[in-house]
Amino acid sequence: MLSNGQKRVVAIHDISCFGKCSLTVALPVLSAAGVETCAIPTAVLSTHTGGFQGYTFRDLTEDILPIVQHWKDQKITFDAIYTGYLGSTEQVDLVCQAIDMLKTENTLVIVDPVMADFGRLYANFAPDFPKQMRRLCEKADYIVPNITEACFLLDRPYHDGPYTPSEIESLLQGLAAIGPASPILTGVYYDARELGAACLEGSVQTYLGGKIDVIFHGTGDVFASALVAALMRGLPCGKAIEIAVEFTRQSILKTLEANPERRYGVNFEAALPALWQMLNA
Ligand code: PXL
Repeated sequence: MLSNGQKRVVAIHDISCFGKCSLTVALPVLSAAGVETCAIPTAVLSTHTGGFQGYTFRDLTEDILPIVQHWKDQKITFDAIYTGYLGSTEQVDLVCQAIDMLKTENTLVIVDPVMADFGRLYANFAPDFPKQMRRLCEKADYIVPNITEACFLLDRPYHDGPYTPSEIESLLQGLAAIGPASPILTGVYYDARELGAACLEGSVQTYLGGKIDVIFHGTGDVFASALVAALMRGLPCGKAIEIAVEFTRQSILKTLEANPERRYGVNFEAALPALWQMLNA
């Protein structure tokens, strides 16, 4: 923590230059919450890979450890390490090393195992990628998979929702057994009316908001970034999840006010004042 009480996070994700996900979401959301946010860009893409053809992809794998080493030399420390989309198994290995190098006893590690949705791995990922991502999850304090990612991490079959409370509990128990991390499962819904996220606090706790039946790209990053922001602002995990669910919902509602294109991401910018209010209530 800085002497003025400000928390400092490092976000380790790609930067998709267009399409509102990964670093172009993490940086503004965390900054708007008052959290200093440093970045290790793992790759530069012209757009994200979900719904665009012909995107550029500049791999920055070789830069990851030199950036970390320079920070170590400068004695720069972090209150949290927040990882998201990683482009290869090699990057997973290097990010595991980066965590070992940067983590102190006061550093919270949040891993969003970005790799899949709606039962399918994203483009570019080999079938064994979930096994590699599982190794990174073992290093985390919190993991934030959606239901598809949870199924891939646990090598279980996926089906579309709605889900039963016992299915959600079984997934959460399976995720909790991966390592020390507390799992936060997103995309949870028990009926057509509400959707949100669930965690284990003794028993399963579910935080739901009104379900909006439109799917936009990047909402996982919007959720996880707001969650990290709320945790850094010192809120308990349940409250942080509640805020992240509501911020994601508000972002989608703001998007629907215009003429939205699914792959262009959500208007989270318009929901930032609401995030600030929720964080300071
Ligand atoms: O929002 C997750 C994400 C991040 N980065 C890239 C992606 C995706 C999802 O498709 O393609 C490059």
